[in-house]
Parts: sequence; C-alpha cells; structure tokens
Amino acid sequence: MLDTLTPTPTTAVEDPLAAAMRQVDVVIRARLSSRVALIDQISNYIINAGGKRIRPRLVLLFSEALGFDGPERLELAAIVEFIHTATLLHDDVVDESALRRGRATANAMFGNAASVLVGDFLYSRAFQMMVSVNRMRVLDVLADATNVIAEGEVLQLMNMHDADLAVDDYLRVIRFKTAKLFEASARLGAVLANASPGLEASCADFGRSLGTAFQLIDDLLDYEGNRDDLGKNIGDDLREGKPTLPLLVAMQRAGDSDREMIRHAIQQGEVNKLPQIIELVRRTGALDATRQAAQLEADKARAALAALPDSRARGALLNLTTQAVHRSS
Ligand code: GRG
Repeated sequence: MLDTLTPTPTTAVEDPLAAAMRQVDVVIRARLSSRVALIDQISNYIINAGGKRIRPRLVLLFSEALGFDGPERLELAAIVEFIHTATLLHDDVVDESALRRGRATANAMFGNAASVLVGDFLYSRAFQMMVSVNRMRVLDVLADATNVIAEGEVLQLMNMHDADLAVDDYLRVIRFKTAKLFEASARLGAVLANASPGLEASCADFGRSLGTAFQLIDDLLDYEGNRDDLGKNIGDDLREGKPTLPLLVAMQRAGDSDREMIRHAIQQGEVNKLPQIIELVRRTGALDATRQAAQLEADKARAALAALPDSRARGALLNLTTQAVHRSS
C-alpha cells in the first residue's frame, strides 16, 4: 500500500496551493487590522516577514483531500497561522531570541511588553474568527490545542538545564508545544469536511507525526543548520540550556569527559564550547540519530495518509513528509 504513496520529487511539482494560499493571505491581511497603530505595526512586521505557512497548508490540503471547498477553510487557515504567530511572539520573549524569519525579532525591535501584548491580540483575534465560523467542534479542537501548547511550553521551562532529562519527556514536550498545532490543523480539514471519526483520527495522526518530525529537525538544525537559511541564530538551544535530542543522544554515546562537557553546558546554558559540542553531536552520530527519529515520524505520517482517497492534495501532503525531514529552513 505504501508503495503507492511514494512522494513525488518536489522540484517536479508545481505548488498546487498557490491560488488558495493567496486567498488565505487576503484573509490574514483583512483580519490583522486594528484601530491601535502599534498592533498594526507589529503584527504586520512579523506577518510580512513571511514564514513557511505550513499549518495553513495542512488545513487547505486536508479539506481539499476530503472534498470541502467552502470559504471557512480560508478562515481556519488564517486562524492557525495567527495562533502560530502568537506563539512565536511569546516564544521569542521567553527565549530572549534576537533573530526570526531573517529579521530582528519583534521583541528586539519593539520590546518584550509590546511583543507579548500583540501576541495576545493575535491569539484573541483567532478566537473571534473561530466564533465567526460558528462550529463548536472548531472551537473545541483549537481551545484544546492552544491549552496543550501552553502546557508544553511550561513543561519545557521545567526541563531547562536538566541534563538527565529522559528522551520520552523530551518527546512529550515537542508533541505538546509543536505537534499539537500541526495535529489540530490537519484535524480541522477533516472537521470541515464532516469526515467520519476514524478518518478524522487518521488526519490528526498525520499532523501529530509530521509536527514531531518537524520539531526534531528544528532541534537538529540548531546544531547543523546555517543562520542564513534558517533566518535565526544557531546555538540558541544550548544558550538556554535546552536538553534536545542531539544533546541527549550525544551524552549517551560520549566518553566521560565529553559527557561532562555537555552536562556542564546544559546546566550552565554555556555556549563557549559550542564548536566542540557541534563536533561531538556530529561525531557520536547524534545528529544522524535525530534525523532517523524524524524519518520514523515522517514514515508514520505517510502511513496515516493511506486512509485518504488518492488525490492531488494527498500527493502534496506526501511531499510535506519528505520536506519536513530534508529541510534546511
Ligand atoms: C499563545 C497559545 C499560546 C501559547 C504561548 C510560547 C508558547 C506558549 C508556545 C511556543 C510554541 C513554539 C514556538 C513552538 C515551536 C514551534 C516551531 C517549530 C516554530 C517554528 O515554526 P516554522 O518553522 O516557522 O513553521 P515559520 O517562520 O516558517 O512560520
């Protein structure tokens, strides 16, 4: 069955969503507006910086795959992007990040207070838009998702500087903070299309696995990525003392003195040994192991697609599973 689900090479495929994504952009711009000038300024600043718009794509692709083409799909696509953007605004404050989407973060430009508050504006605007869609299941899915995302961030905060963190506890954080919004975005396509509970669960499974793969690669790129491609600084996770999979695996495989070096860096949030640690995560195979873990999740996502009828949208979803693992930005 999976043989029929081989992804098409991305270069050969024209973006099947280009027109719909332009419509989503129109909705995003219309709903951004506020009578408060600073809100307009900051929300436009971060939205105009671009971003890959993966979560809106999931809403559109699952609605299309399941035969729904009503305007609510555009609204929901914009809603998940607003929620995502609100979490980025908050996250960059929490992490004290300076670079996002290739530009100075909103907190660096406008200050922490303004960033948090405009994040609140986008987050609450997303809920106003949900009400306009007038479907209780949509509210149910997104109220649950945003609550879990916040839990994930608090869990992550509790795990900071913990060099003995178990891999399962690390995975739990990434399922909560990142995969949950991917899961909700995929599920919402099914909700709009009134899919059966079984089909809806398969869509959600796809989103959860894709989101997990995506975050695993995010954590890997913090060690092997490139600032220009990523649009953000590398080494930020180590600076914060964030015990991500590359470090956890390297600690399992390294000799005593190297293990102690990583332990010390996590506990102190120290980056002066970043070059040695990058070399260590590479040499111990920890980066390969992280990519393999992401590949396994991407395979699970592909398997979940077997529940969907063959279509252009399913082909595009398959391509996302490849891109999530092989991306550099
Ligand atoms: C406002 C509900 C709410 C919660 C606040 C701070 C916080 C709690 C959550 C942060 C969650 C977070 C930022 C997770 C990381 C997700 C992630 C991988 C972001 C990068 O996503 P990309 O690569 O970004 O899709 P672009 O720039 O392409 O849009």
